[in-house]
Amino acid sequence: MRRSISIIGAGAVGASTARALAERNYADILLVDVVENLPQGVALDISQCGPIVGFDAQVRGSNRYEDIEGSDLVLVTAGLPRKPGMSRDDLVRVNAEIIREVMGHVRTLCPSSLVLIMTNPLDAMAYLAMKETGFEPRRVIGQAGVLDSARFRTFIAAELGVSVKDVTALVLGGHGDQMVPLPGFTTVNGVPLPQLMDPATIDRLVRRTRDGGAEVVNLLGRSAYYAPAAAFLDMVDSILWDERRLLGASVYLSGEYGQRDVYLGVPVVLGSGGVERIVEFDLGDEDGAALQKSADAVRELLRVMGF
Ligand code: TXD
Repeated sequence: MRRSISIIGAGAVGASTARALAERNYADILLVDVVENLPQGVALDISQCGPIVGFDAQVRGSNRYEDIEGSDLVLVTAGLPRKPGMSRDDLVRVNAEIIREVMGHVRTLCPSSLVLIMTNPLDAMAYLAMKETGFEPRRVIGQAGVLDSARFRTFIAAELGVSVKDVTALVLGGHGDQMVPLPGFTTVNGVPLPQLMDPATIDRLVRRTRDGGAEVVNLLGRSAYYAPAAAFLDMVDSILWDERRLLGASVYLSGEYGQRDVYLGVPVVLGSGGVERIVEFDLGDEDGAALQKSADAVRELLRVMGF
């Protein structure tokens, strides 16, 4: 049976995600947006790739939330993106309102769905989504770690002149200025990064990764969407095909890594039940302290939202 995926928000990330998903050809896709005609236009354009690319997944657009009824998976990209000079946190008030509205519909129309959140500020919005739906935390997951580690991997591969395929890296923490790239746990086909690069170069790439979103915003005049959509796809594949990939994702912590009642990026195993397992390992003092700082920054946003 074909799966059914709803994408809320037919803007840049929503449209790129829909297109990439349609090409996978394993699910029917519904795009929902508040802007009249936008989701319908995007859906029609993507559908017309079908005969050329070779997919017959249905792609539809709608301005009515009722149409998401029964979706297996809901991908949430609705909300304002940041502009040059803005931080992700500047978006908290306006996007919280949008997430509250969207989640009210998800709770009633798709009570057994899994929800993946993209909207910034990511960790705070994922927490809010979990609270508003009342879903078990394992079914509400934020996307940040796959993208942040893809950025780190891209920079490392370019610096070393090796294929990105051989670079594996984890970036943990909140999806903000306090994110925590882990060079000590980064390898090139098993060879630890610190054996391949001097500390100053590693520091430079870590900094570029932390500022990776802003670098794109400054060049493009708006936030990234191709790589975020690709990151979503990694998570969707792992969930729908029960691949059980170990990926960085923003999830609800109840004691793991010394954190409680907060969403934060950590390594998880993603499968058909959502978060199958949170993978905990010893980060060491320095990275542990960085993760704590990152958690504090997310908590501050939760406080602003009234939690
Ligand atoms: O790694 C990550 N998590 C991120 C996060 C990477 C890239 C972008 N990230 C965030 O995703 C970004 O900061 C934004 O908060 C969201 C969406 O970014 P996008 O670039 O797609 O923004 P757009 O192009 O402005 O699209 C947002 C759409 C737009 O069409 C609005 O009309 C729609 O969201 N929108 C809504 N749709 C449905 N329902 C409601 N209530 C609604 N409000 C706005």
